[in-house]
Amino acid sequence: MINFIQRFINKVLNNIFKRKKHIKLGIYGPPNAGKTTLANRICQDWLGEEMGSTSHIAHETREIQIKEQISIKSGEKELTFNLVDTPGIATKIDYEDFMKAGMKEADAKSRAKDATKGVIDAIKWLDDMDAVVVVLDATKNPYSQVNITIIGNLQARDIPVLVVANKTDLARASIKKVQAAFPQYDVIGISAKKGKNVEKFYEALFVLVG
Ligand SMILES: Nc1nc2c(ncn2[C@@H]2O[C@H](COP(=O)(O)OP(=O)(O)OP(=O)(O)O)[C@@H](O)[C@H]2O)c(=O)[nH]1
Ligand SMILES: [Mg+2]
Repeated sequence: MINFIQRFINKVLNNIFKRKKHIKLGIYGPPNAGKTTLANRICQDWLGEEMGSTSHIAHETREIQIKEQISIKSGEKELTFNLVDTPGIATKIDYEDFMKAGMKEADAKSRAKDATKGVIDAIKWLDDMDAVVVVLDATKNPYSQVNITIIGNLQARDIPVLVVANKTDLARASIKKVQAAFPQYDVIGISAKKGKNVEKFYEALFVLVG
């Protein structure tokens, strides 16, 4: 009987620790900010594989993508999480924009439909996140309706947030403007594409989740 109770307690404790290991780290942001490029860099650095496809045409990611059990190390410390790449959040999705980017009408309409579903899914999943990296394109005006909505939603839910000002390899990128728009959060400037400052990004992840 005691053995049984002991096993039961061990099982419960194991489950608690397992659950703790399944931290969900979400990557959120507007379309085309470089979320999947960053997710790919994390996966390449720590798993040696890609996570998803990227494109200069917005709404390339239209479904939630999850990579489980990514372990990153910094000195003695180790951090394990499930990485969740999300569809870019937008307030307006117009299939004609995809046609202007060279897509055929039927493909553009289907992309717009899936992109709309993707936005809804991304928002639904917010509640499941333990921490979120908000990726913004640092060459763009940070005070957009979408950015403010995303950050406001995260703040209201008390979810820890790290803001990434991406595309710092481009001359017109401004980390300062992003920091000024969201002074309540840490902002890290990186180039997900070129791998610039990603070490600092990983250090910031330890502070965010660790
Ligand atoms: N110059 C530059 N381009 C970048 C950087 N990161 C991403 N890009 C480019 O920006 C475009 C969009 O990148 P994605 O990673 O697909 O962006 P996303 O945020 O996942 O976009 P959606 O899935 O549409 O929401 C691609 O053409 C990338 O190559 C960067 O650090 N510097
Ligand atoms: Mg993407």
